[in-house]
Amino acid sequence: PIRACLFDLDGVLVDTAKYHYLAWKRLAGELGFEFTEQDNERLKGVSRMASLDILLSIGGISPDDDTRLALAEKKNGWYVDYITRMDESEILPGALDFLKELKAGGMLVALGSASKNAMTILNNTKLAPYFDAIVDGTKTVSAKPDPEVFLLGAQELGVDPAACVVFEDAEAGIEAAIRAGMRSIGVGSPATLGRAGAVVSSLREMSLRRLEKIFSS
Ligand code: B16
Ligand code: MG
Repeated sequence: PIRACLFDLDGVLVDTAKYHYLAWKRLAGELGFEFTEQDNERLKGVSRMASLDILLSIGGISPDDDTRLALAEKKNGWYVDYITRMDESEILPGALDFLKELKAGGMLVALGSASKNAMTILNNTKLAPYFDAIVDGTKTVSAKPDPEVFLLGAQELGVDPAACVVFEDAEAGIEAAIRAGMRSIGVGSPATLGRAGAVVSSLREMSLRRLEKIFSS
C-alpha cells in the first residue's frame, strides 16, 4: 500500500516558473539576446547552473566559469526578489486541499525539489507545516533524472521507495521517480509525462480515494 507522497515544488504546488522566466529573460536581455517562453520550457525541473548553460547556448556565448557563477547569482537575486513577495494566493489549485486530506488520512508527505530556494517558497506560502521531510537543492548532489532527491525523501520519512508516490510536472522528474523504484503521477500533459503511472491536469483532480484507485492493482 501507499504510505508516502513526495511532491515536486515548482509546477506542482506553486507556479514559480513564471518568476524563473522573468529573471532568465532579464539576464538574456542584459547579454543581448532574446529568451522566449518556449525556451523557458527547457529549464523546468533543471538545476540553476544547468539552466544557465542552456540559456547561454541559446545566446551562442560561452563565458568562463567565474563569469557563469556571477551570472547565475545575478539571476538568482532577481528571482529571490520575486519569491520573497509570494503568499498563499500563489498555491496552485487543488494543492492545499489535497495536502490537508493526505495529512488527515495519515499519509506521510515529503518535498523533492531541485530548488535551493524551496524553504523561502514553502515559508511564504505557509505550506511548510504540511511536510514531514523536505529535500531540496541544498541537500542533493545529483539533479533529476537522478533519483537522489526522492530516495533521500523516502529515507528521511523511513518509508520503502515501493510505498512512495511522486507528483511531478517535469519529464526528468518522472524518470527520477521510476529510477527510485517509486510510483508516479504526472501533473500536466500526457504528451510529455506519458511514462508516469497516471497523469492529471492539476492536483484539483486528486484525492486519497483517487490515489488508492490508481494504484490498487
Ligand atoms: P533554484 P522543482 C526547479 O524546481 C525548477 O523547476 C527549475 O526551473 C529551477 O532551475 C530549479 O528548481 C533550481 O531552482 O535556482 O531556485 O535553485 O521543479 O524541482 O521544484
Ligand atoms: Mg517541477
